[in-house]
Amino acid sequence: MIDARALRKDFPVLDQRVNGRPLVYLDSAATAQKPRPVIDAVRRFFEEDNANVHRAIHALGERATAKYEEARRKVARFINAPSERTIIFTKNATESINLVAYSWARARLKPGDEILVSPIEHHSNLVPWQLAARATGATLRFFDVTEDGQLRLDNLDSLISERTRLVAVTHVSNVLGTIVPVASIVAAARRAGAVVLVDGAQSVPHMPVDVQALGCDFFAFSGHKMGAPTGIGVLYGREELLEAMDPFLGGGDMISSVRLSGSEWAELPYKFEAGTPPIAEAIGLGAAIDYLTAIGMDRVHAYERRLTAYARERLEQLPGITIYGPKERGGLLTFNVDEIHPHDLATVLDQHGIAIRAGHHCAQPVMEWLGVPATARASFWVYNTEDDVERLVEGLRAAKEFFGYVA
Ligand code: 7TS
Repeated sequence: MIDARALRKDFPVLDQRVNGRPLVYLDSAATAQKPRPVIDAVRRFFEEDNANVHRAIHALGERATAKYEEARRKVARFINAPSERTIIFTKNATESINLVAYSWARARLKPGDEILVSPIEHHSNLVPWQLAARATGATLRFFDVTEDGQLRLDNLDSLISERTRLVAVTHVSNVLGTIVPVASIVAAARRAGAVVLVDGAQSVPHMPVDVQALGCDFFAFSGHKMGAPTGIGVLYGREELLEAMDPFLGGGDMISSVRLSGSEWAELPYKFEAGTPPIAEAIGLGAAIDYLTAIGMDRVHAYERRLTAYARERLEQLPGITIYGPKERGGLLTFNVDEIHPHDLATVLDQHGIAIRAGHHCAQPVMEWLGVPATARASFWVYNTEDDVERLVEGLRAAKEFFGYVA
């Protein structure tokens, strides 16, 4: 079991008071805090090595390039990608998904083709497909969802046919916490010859991920939810698919030769990395991966499961609370308290130094499915403890009192 109290000391931002109370940060699903080794790696890069990559023939340029490429190798190892050629740095999960929507989907889909999407997606794994469908005449279809917020898999064979070209699905829902059994979906998609994209924004920071074991064709995630800086994301793609795709963005660094009459593309992964990339951010991501690897992703997952189960148990003891999503879940709890708007709840909790997220969580169709305009969400990471859960419970009691309900 991990020692969250000890790990907490690695995160300088957590050592502060908010509205007179020690900060309890329960919004890591939006963005996670950064451990000292990540902050140091970024600072060291700027203090010692800063230069552009892949171009300068001088010591700093070579060091910057070596560190940037080392970060790529760390990412490949972390998600068990077969080669670093399959790892493309982007600015976030959203851009990674859009890269596939533009370079793969728009160039290949035609009227009559189908894209199968789950209705529990973050907007970033739904809107790019709506746009691609509109541009190509393809049709969106949707998985069914069980009452407790899991994808129905027993009718997959009626949803996936030879018309299905792409299946886009989240690995872990950012609202319901649902852990999607991606490997079974990949198996069904394979039988129909469809390509599978997995949104791993909420899985990579919280559990071991092996893209080869999942068998998916594309896998997207963001660095900032796993302790890395903002501005760095990853797209893993199967090499044959990436090789066959045209570039997403054009510019410097993504070409092998340019003439006025036309250009040739650089080899993978550079074909998809136009312009000066997020160098310091990628190096920060490498440091975040080192940090998480030293803890062990199995242990992170086991710890979060235990903490989330504890939180669920404690919250369920409060009257008037509705918790959404399945029992087996990732490290977050989404809920509502009778008669209190989640924004009001978040405001009162903030007064108590507790940061949660309230709103539609960039997943409006999930809100529609739940039949509520918004929810509150507490999300956990390696630095959260049972004490944080107790502070949340105390804050919720205070909110109920404040709004005139007896706790
Ligand atoms: N996919 C999922 C499942 C997410 O939870 C998020 C962000 C994204 C994609 C997009 O990530 P980005 O880094 O490209 O913005 N989710 C949240 C959230 O739940 N609260 O704030 C951001």
